[in-house]
Amino acid sequence: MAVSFEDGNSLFDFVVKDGNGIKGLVDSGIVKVPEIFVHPLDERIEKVDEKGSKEHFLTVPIDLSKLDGPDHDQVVNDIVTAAKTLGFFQAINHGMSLDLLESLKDAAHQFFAQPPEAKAVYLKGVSRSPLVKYATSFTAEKDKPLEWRDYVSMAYTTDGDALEHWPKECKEVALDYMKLSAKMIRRLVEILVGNLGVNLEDSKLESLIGIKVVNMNFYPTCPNPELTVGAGRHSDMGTITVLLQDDVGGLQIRVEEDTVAGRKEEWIEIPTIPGALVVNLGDTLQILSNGWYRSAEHRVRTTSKQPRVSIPAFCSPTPTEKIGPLPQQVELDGGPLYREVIFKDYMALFFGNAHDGKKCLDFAKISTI
Ligand SMILES: O=C(O)CCC(=O)C(=O)O
Repeated sequence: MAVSFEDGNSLFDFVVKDGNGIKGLVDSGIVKVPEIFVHPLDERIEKVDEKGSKEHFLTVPIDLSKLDGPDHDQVVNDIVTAAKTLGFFQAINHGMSLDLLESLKDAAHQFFAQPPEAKAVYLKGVSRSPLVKYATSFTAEKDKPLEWRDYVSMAYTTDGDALEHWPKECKEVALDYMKLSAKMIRRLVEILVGNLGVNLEDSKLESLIGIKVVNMNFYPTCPNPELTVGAGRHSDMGTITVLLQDDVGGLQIRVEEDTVAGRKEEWIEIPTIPGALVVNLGDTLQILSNGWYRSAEHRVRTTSKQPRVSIPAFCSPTPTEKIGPLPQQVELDGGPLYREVIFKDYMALFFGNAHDGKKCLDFAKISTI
């Protein structure tokens, strides 16, 4: 039966429920973005000139290999400063080969280039594994309007499970990437927590990065990029995210207003740097550090020029972990800014709502009024 793109419900079924995705919609030849993807004026994203950015941490990547040499303290200082200001930096010499990064982008293209039926076997409720999910928009049932993005999400438990259930187009490279990202994230958490004067036991460190998930995002070309949003503004809920983006560009980060430094709130486009990985702090680190570190609020612009892929590896606390400000930090600060939350409650909140900036943090914030 032909799909009526005039009717929002059948369009939603075609894109989301039947698994054609936005890619299927674009492949059908649409020339105008349907209403269910049109964002209100205040959420639309302008292309901002990345070259105009003077932000040090956007233009100068941090060389992680220098952590093992005489510049160790300087690199730690750069990581800590980035964590306190933007909650974001780009990393080079991170231990992942260019071959692996190229293979990941190829694998993402291969997965999404398949016919809809091949991807639909990973739809929620259909997928052989609850840990593998193919979807469109962050939480399509809640997102109004929908994001212009298809993705496949792969949660890690064991190598055996990953090799059995993750899509064959990407499972090997995604698994390598997830392991190397987790190693990198563990080291960064150690550094950041260590800078707060806290030495966490191995078991505690492991539980802060106990949930490991790799996503592959596909942003099809869009006939009206000025009306749509690839990923709505949000911060990640977990500890740290490592993200590989291709050279299409479109990832933007919000720089908060700083009246002391005399700077206005603005969105800045993150330049694409060949071989670099984007590192984002999540809400968990903002809570643990009692607000000294910031989770990075980010969003993604769409483009009419070419499809974009990005591959985030998320590390988050295990569901039963209690997340609250580190006692040492609370003592120094004279009190907590956040209450202790059980991470699974935070996750339920995060996945139960559409993206809305850093609103989830309110759940943990202690009201000062
Ligand atoms: O595609 C990107 O650059 C960002 C993706 C993202 O924010 C996400 O998957 O949560």
